[in-house]
Amino acid sequence: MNEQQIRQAYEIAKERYAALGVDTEKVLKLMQDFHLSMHCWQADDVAGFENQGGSLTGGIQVNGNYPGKARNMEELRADILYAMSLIPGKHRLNLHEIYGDFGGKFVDRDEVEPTHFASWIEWANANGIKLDFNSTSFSHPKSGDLSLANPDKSIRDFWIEHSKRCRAISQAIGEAQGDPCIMNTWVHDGSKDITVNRYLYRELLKDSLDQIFEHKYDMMRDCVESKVFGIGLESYTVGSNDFYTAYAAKNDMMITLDTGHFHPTESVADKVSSMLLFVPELMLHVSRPVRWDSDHVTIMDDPTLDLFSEIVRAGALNRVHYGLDYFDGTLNRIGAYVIGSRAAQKCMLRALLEPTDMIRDLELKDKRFERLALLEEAKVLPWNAVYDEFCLRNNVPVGESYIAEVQKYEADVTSKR
Ligand code: RNT
Ligand code: ZN
Repeated sequence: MNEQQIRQAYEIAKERYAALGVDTEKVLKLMQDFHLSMHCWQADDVAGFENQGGSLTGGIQVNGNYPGKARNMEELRADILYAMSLIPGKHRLNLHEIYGDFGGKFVDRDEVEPTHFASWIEWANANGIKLDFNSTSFSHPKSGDLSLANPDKSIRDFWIEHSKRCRAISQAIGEAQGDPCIMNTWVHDGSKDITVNRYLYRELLKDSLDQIFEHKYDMMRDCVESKVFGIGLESYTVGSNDFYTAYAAKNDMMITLDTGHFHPTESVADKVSSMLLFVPELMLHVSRPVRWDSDHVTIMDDPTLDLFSEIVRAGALNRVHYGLDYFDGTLNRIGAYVIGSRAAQKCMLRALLEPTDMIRDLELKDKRFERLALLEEAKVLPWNAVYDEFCLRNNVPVGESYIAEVQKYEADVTSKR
């Protein structure tokens, strides 16, 4: 499609939507303010820069050895910038503690400091990118099955110290970027087999979290992420959904909803309105679970469409932070970023383009057939013409033309690694 065709298709779409009371120009403006928090860990299969030589632990797993993964900080930064250049709009980057700039030295998790992220702050500032953050409980000799919930006080204290330091780093990042840095706390703690200490571990986790979150900061914000189970930790997860929902509600904290962390038939979309009545904000980890928490690349699928629709329908666009969380090593990793990010945007765009006012009105009048009919018709309205226009206005490749750009970077850069 050439530029003229894209514009023409958009003009037709604009009229089509206007007839249903939807202003596409307003929606395009909202899309411009829709910032994803892209996860840094798709670029290198969650390896990070500690160079401990250990493997990925903590109940999470990456499959695949597609060639060309980022081997160091320079490559990782270059790959992420390249991926971002193929995604319309401006996006944040979500770092894990293990991606610190440790200068080749071993810095243990209870020693990490804001200085280890100074070069990230500088890089992000130079590229107009805001950063978010995560403490890292996995891939460490002290990870084991239990970290913050470990009955051994010395191990618990080690992870409490780590988490506190990560919050201080997040605060430093937030101050430097003039925008709060959101820090996610997810720990893998759980048990492979039946445990008779469910209460004890949760009691310990609660106590650890209370210590970690005791200090109040103004330029960082905390969120807590639950999970159903991890690999090798199938029977019990200390930080379950009930645990963190209660914890966040009681402490007025943000909850992270990872779309892979629930039972396969459970609707994450349905949680939005319930949770937002009791917690201030939500963080999302948009992923794609295939039969389990497999972290496949995000696509424009029904669960993600439903989730974003629920956010828009709840009028909660600005009470949600939109992180991505998947890691697949079986395909071009930069392409994976582009597919997943653009898919998330398409879900949001479709949610914003829904003629909700009209459908709500029908619902109020109990016009059930008309409501369902319009919901069905909304699915096939020309939203893709609006997305193409969005890409065009942002000077990024339209439609499938980004594939060639990814291939070019592969030929020129990643295939030479
Ligand atoms: C694991 C959680 C967690 C991690 C990242 C790397 O199941 O989803 O968010 O994926 O922190
Ligand atoms: Zn997650």
